[in-house]
Amino acid sequence: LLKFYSKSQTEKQLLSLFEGHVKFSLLYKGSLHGFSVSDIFQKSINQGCIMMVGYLADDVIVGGCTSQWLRDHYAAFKDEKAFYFYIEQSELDRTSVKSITANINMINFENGLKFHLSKTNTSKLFATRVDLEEEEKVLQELEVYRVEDLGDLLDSPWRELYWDEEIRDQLKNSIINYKPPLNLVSKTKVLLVGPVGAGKSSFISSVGSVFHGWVALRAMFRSYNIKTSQAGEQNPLVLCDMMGLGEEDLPGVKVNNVLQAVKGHVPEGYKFNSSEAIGSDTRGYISTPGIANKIACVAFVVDARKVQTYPDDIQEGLQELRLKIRDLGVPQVALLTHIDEVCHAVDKDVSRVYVCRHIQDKVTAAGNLLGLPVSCIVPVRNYSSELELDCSTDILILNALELILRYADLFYEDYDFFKAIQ
Ligand SMILES: Nc1nc2c(ncn2[C@@H]2O[C@H](COP(=O)(O)OP(=O)(O)OP(=O)(O)O)[C@@H](O)[C@H]2O)c(=O)[nH]1
Ligand SMILES: [Mg+2]
Repeated sequence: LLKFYSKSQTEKQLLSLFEGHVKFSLLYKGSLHGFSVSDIFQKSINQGCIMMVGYLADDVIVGGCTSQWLRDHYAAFKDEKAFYFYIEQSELDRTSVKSITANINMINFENGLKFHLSKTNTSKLFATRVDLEEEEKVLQELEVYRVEDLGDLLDSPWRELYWDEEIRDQLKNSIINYKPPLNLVSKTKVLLVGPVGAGKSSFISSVGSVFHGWVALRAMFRSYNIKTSQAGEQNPLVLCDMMGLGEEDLPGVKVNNVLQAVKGHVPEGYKFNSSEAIGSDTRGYISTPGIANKIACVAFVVDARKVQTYPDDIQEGLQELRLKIRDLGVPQVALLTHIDEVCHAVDKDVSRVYVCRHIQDKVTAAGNLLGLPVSCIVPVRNYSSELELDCSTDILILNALELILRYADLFYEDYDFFKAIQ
C-alpha cells in the first residue's frame, strides 16, 4: 500500500471491512501494470471477491468491493455483498450497496463511488465521490486485490506440526536412518490399499520425489524400494502397490486377494486380474511365506473428496478388510489424499492443512469409514502435476511415512505373540 500510510494501519482498516477472516492477494497495481481499464478487467475477472483501492491526494483512500467480478464488461449486476469505503484522516467509512454498474470506461458503486477513465486522457484513472458531490479526482495509485475468505480456518491447528526446512530435513534423515527392529527382517514391507484412483501409486511416486528417486508405476503387485541418496542406496522401507478396490461393475481387486498379499502369498510382479482368485495354483504363489514376505503395515489410501460418498460395496470392502487385517495382527493406518482439491486455502499453502475445518471433518469421516482412530489417519498431498517440490508438501509425505513406520515396528515387536495364537 502507499508510502504515506503505514502499511499495517491501512491493512488493518481494510481487513476490518470484512466480517470473517480474509486475506488479500494483489492482482493489479497501476504504477506497475499501467492505468488501462482493460488490464484491470483482465486481471480481475474470475478471481472471486475483488477489492479496488484507489489513492487520491491528501492521504485520501477510496475503494470498493464486489463479491464477483463481471463477466460482461457492459453489465449492471446485483451484488448483496458489495460495498464502497473511504479512508480520510485515518477515519474509515463503509457503505453497503445493492448493485454495481460497469462498462469499459467506468465502475460505479451505486450512487456512491465511481471509478472512471478520462475521455481525453486514457492513461489516467479518476474517482468521483458522487455521494459527497465531489468533482472527479485523479488516482495516484490503484490496487486491485483478490479477497480470499479464510472463514473455514480455525484459529489454532488441531494437530501440531512444524513447517520449516530444518524439520523437513530431520524427518528425512530419520527415515533414511530407519532400520526394522529386532533384526527380524532386512526390509519393512508396507502395502497400500484403497479404492481405484485414491492416489496409492501417486503416493509412492511422491515419496520417490521427496528423496529424488525415480519411480515408474505399473498396475501390478510391485514393491518399490525408495532410493534415499544419489548413490542409489536403498532404504529398508518397501512400499507395495496394488490394483485398487473396484466400485460396482468396475474392475478392481477383491478383498481376498488383498488378504493374500498381506499374508505374503503374492509374488512380486503379479498382475492383478479382477476375476481371478489368488490361490495355490497361482503362478509363483508363495505357499509358506516367511516373515520377510509378510506385510508389516497396511496403509489405506482414501480420497478426501469421496470419503463421505463412497458406494456401499467400497465401504463394505474396506470394513471387511480392516477387521480381517486386524485379526492377522497387521497394524493399519490411513492416508487421506486429494486434500488440495477440497480446500482452496490448502491448495495455495499446504501448511494450512491442520487449520482447515473442512479437512478435519474429512479426517473424522475417514475414521468412520475405516473404523480407525483419527490418530492413525494423516492427510497428504501427492505430487500430481507440480514439477516443483514444496517444503510443506514434503513434510506431510514424510510425516505419513513416519506414522507408517511407527506402526510397522509394532508388527515385528508383536510378531511372536501373533504367531503363537494363530
Ligand atoms: N490434486 C491431487 N491429485 C492427486 C492426488 N493424489 C493422486 N492424484 C491424482 O489422482 C489420479 C489417480 O491417482 P493414482 O495414484 O493413479 O491412484 P491409484 O490409487 O494408484 O489408482 P489405481 O491404481 O487405479 O487403483 C492421478 O491423476 C493423480 O495424479 C492428490 O493428493 N492431489
Ligand atoms: Mg495405482
